[in-house]
Amino acid sequence: MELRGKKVLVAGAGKSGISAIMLLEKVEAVPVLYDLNENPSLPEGLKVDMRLGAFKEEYLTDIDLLVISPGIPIDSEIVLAAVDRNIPVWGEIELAYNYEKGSVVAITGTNGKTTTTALTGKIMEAAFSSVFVVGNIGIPYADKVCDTDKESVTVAEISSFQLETVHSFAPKVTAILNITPDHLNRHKTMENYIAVKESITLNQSQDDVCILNYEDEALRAFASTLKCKVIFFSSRTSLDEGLVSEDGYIVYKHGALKETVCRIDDMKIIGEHNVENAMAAAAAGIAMGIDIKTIGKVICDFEAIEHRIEFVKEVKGVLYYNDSKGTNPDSSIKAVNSMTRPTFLIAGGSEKNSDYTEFARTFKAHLKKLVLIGVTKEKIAASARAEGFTDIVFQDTMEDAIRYCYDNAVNGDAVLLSPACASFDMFKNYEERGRIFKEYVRSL
Ligand code: UMA
Repeated sequence: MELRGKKVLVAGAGKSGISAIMLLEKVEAVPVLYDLNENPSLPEGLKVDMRLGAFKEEYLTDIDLLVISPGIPIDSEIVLAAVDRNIPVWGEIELAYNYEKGSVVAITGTNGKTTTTALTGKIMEAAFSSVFVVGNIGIPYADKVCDTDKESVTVAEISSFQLETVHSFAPKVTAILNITPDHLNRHKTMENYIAVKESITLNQSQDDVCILNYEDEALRAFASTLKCKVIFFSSRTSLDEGLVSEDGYIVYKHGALKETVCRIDDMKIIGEHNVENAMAAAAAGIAMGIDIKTIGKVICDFEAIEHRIEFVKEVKGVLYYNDSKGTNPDSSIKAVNSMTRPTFLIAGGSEKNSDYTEFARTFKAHLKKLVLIGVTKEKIAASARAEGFTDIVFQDTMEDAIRYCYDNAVNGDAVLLSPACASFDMFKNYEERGRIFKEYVRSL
């Protein structure tokens, strides 16, 4: 769609919104910025027409397009009012994609998206000269899209929030890593959440590729509904075709061929979930025609990303890990299951209607102590007790929680921050929570 001269209301003055404004200015549209917050923190020198505070119908007068940030729900007043007036509603991803000139590899899933996106980016960089890594990973797509060309590859981490507002987005390669309950406060039901995740494939054609986790029942069934080519990966089942784990190696099976990608023990990222992330990234590399040796080498060299079971420091024989990116139970289950030492787990945070039963089931086998903070502490404690785990303490702040672990953990133990919750009750975001955790730990 040609946007030159069009009046576009951009809702949300966060990272996505500001990048959308910049892009719209570049393409000579007429952007207007809206934010519910009357005092949003804006980049210095930003000059744009603004509407701040509670939404008013008049903000939509003469507007040709509404572009929303991922944090704005599609049932919010501004979106419903735009739909009512037949104003198209795009997400920042759709806006950016409108200007994409190269190929897109898009990665979604409940957990592992960021690691897989970063690793896939590295694999692409080993073979293509122009690669952009964007999206939910923290770099808005709109920031980079003007630099794309016919030969470039954009690797995009796409969240369910972002998928709600894409329309023509047609990646050459997609990956859905797994789907477990998350963000149900926003998507309401698991069925909605699964449908939103699966919609990443909607505009893919026969020549495109979708990478799916064979171990996820919903995704296994979904494969048969797709027009495009499917590559399965599985960490547990020995498939005839696809990426599998065999005798300690990641192997790619296709036709009668069996090619070794890499040895799992040579990988620097640990845990079964990371083997799956590596398989998905390898599949993306294969779909883009990159040779297996190059893919295997990049996977072995790849180190854990910040806030994802990130080793911070050893203090008095105790290892401290930052998994602030554990923002839902499933993600934190993976982190707890990766621990091989008696562990002090710091968990809890803001509420998003999660069920902690499965999470609590991992406690007996791995935890020495559960140290709870945040709004959800009572709820997680109740789930822990129901599963027979009672070594629980409540703390008020992150500093108190770390201090408690420092005073009580002994040589050979581990301390893991993996909250299983979002951070918004105590911190700006999970990155700030992780950074504060690391600062305190480093000062011990
Ligand atoms: N706002 C409104 N009205 C609302 C809600 C919010 O005006 O109803 C305003 C807020 O006042 C604020 C702005 O919107 O000024 C914030 O927008 P946003 O929440 O969309 O945040 P951005 O800074 O634009 O960051 C977004 C993603 N945030 C969310 O999805 C919540 C970032 O993902 C992403 O990295 C960034 O775009 C770049 O693409 C973060 C995230 O938490 C990491 N993602 C979730 C997750 O991974 O679980 C999905």
